[in-house]
Amino acid sequence: MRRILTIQDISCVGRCSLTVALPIISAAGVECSVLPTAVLSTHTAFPSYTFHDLTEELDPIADTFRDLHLNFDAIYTGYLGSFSQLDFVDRLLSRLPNHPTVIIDPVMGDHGKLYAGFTPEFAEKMATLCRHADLLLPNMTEAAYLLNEPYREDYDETYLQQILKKLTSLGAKRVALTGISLKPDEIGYYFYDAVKEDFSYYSNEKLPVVFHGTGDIFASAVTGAYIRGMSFPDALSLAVDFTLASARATMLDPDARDYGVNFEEALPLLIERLQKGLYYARTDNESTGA
Ligand code: PXL
Repeated sequence: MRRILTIQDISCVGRCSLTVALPIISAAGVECSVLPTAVLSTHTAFPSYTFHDLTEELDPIADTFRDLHLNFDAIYTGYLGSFSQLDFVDRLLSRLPNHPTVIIDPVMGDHGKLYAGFTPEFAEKMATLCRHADLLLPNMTEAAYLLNEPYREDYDETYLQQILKKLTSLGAKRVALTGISLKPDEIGYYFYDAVKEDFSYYSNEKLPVVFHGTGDIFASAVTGAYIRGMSFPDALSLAVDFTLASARATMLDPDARDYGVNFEEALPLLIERLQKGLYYARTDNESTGA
């Protein structure tokens, strides 16, 4: 069975980070190991929250993994809450044996604003981490902060392609801009594969609501589907459809409050689509660009 290691926080209530990554990656038929960076009572969009930093645990845990010769097919990083956590991930990714696929979701903000606790200096340091990425998954807000460019909502394909090229010049082999709307009633991704020099775009219906935590659902689904054997564009398209199905289920739930998106109700779609493809037998080495 394929195994990934995901590095992000665990927020006890309010589906995001590990409470999203674990079930989605497991449902994709991939073992999900974890390296929790912090424990929070809820995610930081709640009016109050606790934050217990686990940075001091990270090196001893990673050293033990190394001593035990534990191997991972992929490393997926999400929310990282401090400069020292960025340093840790940088060191870890620099020394990994066997070149696992590295998927970086540079979680920092949305809708033009940084989440609580983040600064432009943090974004500048996150930009240096991007050189490790086989796949980088920023939304437009994160892309703007990574490149130190103004945030724009009025974009066209030419602008997106420019941004994608600039992001791959940070060293990422592939970048998918998430939450992209080229038509008012559609939302999806715009992808650039710098290894193949190829752009692709896919979108589906845009619902008239915005939910917190959809980025983590999207990134977890891409990671699970890719490691299960789909190509990057197919994994990204499946993640668009799965995120939409999750958001639809949330809209229909009269009890939906601040707990995040009802992705659980959309898990059958993810499993079915992966089963239909019988994606077991990747033999190529697409992720390393070899
Ligand atoms: O959904 C991204 C995320 C992850 N983890 C924590 C967060 C957020 C977004 O606000 O606060 C702790």
